[in-house]
Amino acid sequence: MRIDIVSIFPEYFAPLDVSLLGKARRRGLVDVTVHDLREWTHDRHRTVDDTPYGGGPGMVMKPEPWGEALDTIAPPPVTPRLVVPTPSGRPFTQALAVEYAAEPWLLFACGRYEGIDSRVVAAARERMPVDEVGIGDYVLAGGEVAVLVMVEAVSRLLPGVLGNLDSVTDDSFAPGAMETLLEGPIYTKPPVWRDRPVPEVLLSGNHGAIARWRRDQALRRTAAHRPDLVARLTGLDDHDRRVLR
Ligand code: 6GU
Repeated sequence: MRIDIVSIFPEYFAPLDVSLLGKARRRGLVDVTVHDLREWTHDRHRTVDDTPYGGGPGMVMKPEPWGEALDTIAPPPVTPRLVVPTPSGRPFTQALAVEYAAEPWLLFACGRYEGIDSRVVAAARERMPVDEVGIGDYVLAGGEVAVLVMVEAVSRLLPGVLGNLDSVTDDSFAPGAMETLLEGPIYTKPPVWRDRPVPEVLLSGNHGAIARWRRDQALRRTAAHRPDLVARLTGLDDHDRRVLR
């Protein structure tokens, strides 16, 4: 997969060299290029922002550098999927991460200040698929951290990036896996730590009992942390209702 990222703060993306993704890049599984938007300015001050038409607080990113950046990185007729991080976008979910992981080429356009002049997205939509995407109900200072989140969520789904394929299908929010329950508690050695034993069933070797216990724990945790998800679950039976009481 190819990933291009445009930002006025390329330094934000240093973490992409680390850990899982860093290794995937070195192995050639994902090809990431970070671009400085100011390369596409032409004035002495390398200006990327201006005051908003109609008034209001803050600054708006000017369209011209963005137009040139997108045309240079993705010259027509080539069409990456353009992702514009914004708190007013559609929610980023595991389902969208799975969709992105199937794309050959993603292009992320990071806005700062109050955002990018809306004509940039309107013009881009005429020649490539464009998603405006937010990562949660809070406001960040810019799209950079949201792009780090999305790139990490997507790249761990790429073939060969994770060692163990099962660790993807077991994920909280993995489509189909454990319905849509949060993952329950997990344990490793030693069997007793500070007077706390590991739950006995996990040492029993009874795989059916272990699977049932894990699902019950997942259901309890989901009810505690995400009652909205439990409300939408279909097919809860009497056993489940007892677990939730
Ligand atoms: Cl994608 N950008 C910004 N600036 N804030 C956010 C966000 C994105 N998602 C949630 N909050």
